[in-house]
Amino acid sequence: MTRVLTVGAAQMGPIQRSHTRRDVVERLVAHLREARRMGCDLVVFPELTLTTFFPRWWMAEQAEIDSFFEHEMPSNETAPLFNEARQLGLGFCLGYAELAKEGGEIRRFNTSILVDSDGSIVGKYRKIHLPGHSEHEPERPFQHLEKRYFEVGNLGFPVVRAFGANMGMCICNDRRWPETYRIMGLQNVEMVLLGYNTPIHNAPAPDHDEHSWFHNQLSMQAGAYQNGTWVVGVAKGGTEEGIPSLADSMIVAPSGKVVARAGGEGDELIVHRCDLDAGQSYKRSTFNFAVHRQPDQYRMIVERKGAADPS
Ligand code: ING
Repeated sequence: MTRVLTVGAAQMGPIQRSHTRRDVVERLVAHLREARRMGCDLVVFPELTLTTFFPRWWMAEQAEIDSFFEHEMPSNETAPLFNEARQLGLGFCLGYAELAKEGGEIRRFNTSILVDSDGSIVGKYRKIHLPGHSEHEPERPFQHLEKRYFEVGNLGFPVVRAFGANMGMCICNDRRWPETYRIMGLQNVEMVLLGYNTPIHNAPAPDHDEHSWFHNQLSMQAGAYQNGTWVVGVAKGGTEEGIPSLADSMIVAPSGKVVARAGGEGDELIVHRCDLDAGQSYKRSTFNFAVHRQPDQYRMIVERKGAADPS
């Protein structure tokens, strides 16, 4: 019996600073309704879906910074999203800035949750690879202060059983690191859900700008193929607060092939019926880790004379 999961990648166009959470949730609910019409079981939203990408600004006041965080999930503003999804019988993956109270301390993470069709939160991930910088760098055309506003995620890369599959999550910059997919691949992940906010201009390496689309696709294709997993990558794209951001949301099969791709830069739902067993032929052959991986040999040989010193 083939296991099929119909997935909707719900790309968001720009969320400007003036847009309220209410405005955004209305757009997310519209995505859910279209997804139901398209026969989806699961809808994936981008990273930090509820607000504009605020790490682009230097802010000194913690109260202003915290205004971009969710202090509870669901909250009054996000409850309509949970209610609509439950009524439609849809699951969803949502990225947001999480302010958590843990062990008497306030913790702040760039977080993604997986919500089942009954509205229960069945998975949580906190972004590990935080790009950018932690101090104000006024010479930049815009900031990228994720290292200042978020802590490094402390949940690892969990793989949970949901929607009849082994589901994993990561967020944005995580998708560029092979470790991200391999840690989940070693847990037999069958579908990785991720959202991203990717400025097309990368101030530290402007020569990479023209390759933004290629690097986005390359990262997700490699992760999918090398671990025999589906990868669903969902953008918040378009020009947000004057910053051109990559759209190009896509669904990548375990073969590495892109099977669905957004055409525009605005709110756009792309849908694919994903065969959850499509990764098996890769996991059982080329990427049969038990047969072919040699973890005992994976170490850096730095004492050998003349070997290039790893930087
Ligand atoms: N954004 C970007 C990303 O990894 C970036 C940061 C941009 C890194 C361009 C490298 C090149 O897609 C987030 N939010 O991680």
